[in-house]
Amino acid sequence: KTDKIWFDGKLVPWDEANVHVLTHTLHYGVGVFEGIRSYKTVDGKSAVFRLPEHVERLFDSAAIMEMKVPYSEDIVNKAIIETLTVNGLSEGYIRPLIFIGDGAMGVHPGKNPIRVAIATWAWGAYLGEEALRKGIRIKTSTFTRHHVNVMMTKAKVCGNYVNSVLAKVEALADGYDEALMLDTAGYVSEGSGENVFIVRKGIIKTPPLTSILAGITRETVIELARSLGYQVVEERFTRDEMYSADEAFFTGTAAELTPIREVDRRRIGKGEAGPVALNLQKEYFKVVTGANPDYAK
Ligand code: AKG
Repeated sequence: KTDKIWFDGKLVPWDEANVHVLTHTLHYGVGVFEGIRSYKTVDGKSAVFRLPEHVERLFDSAAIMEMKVPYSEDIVNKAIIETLTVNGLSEGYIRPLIFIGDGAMGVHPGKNPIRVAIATWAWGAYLGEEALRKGIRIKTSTFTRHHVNVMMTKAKVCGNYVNSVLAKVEALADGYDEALMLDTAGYVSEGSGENVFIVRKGIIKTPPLTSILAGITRETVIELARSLGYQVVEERFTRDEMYSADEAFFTGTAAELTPIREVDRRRIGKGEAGPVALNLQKEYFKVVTGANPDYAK
């Protein structure tokens, strides 16, 4: 691979962006990351969608985890653009990662260095092109989402995703496309890497920001839906409410806006991507490609 990775302040060849096996984060999981997308825009250029918001969330995640980042938000914002530019990637995915490097072992991170990497790659539809058009089949996971005082759910922490990996592997092994995870009280929480929405009688509902990651796509879709005249409520709901929903969909930087057509062997609505989901998806793509001038990037 000829791409470069920004690593601790320098652009290094892809193959040289390596770490020692005694990297603290590899053992204990304390690292924070982001998922960001860059899109080709209607004016023939390209733009990173909501870059400052993502970098702000990255620094919030680091602060929650008491990781002192050796660079400013401004430097990380600029480094992301620099990495995309040097890799000639007008459309793709950006993965900044802040982790604790090698040094002393033991749970306390001690004086181990805080390291920062930014990788970029081409990434098409996360759950497949067909998923975007036709919707996916999901299954309630046997794995419960984190309790708010067990994992820091507002931080996008590497270790939080252990639970996601378990759920995703289980869902795929059972023949589904994605997992639906419930919170510790039994209410619908989120997917393994997506926020979830349902639609019933024209009202769009999504879980409030308690057990879930505060998704930037989630927030964009809420704003967008309201601007289009839809009523959106942030309210807890149960899995059976999902069973009787007219529509459901996932949002995420990677998943974008993916309709859900089946949950736990039950068809949602007509068992296909619903009209509200497809309309919001169309409008979302307009926003990220700059085709909706009312929306600042
Ligand atoms: C994203 O939507 O960018 C995510 O981080 C989801 C998790 C992943 O697949 O890496």
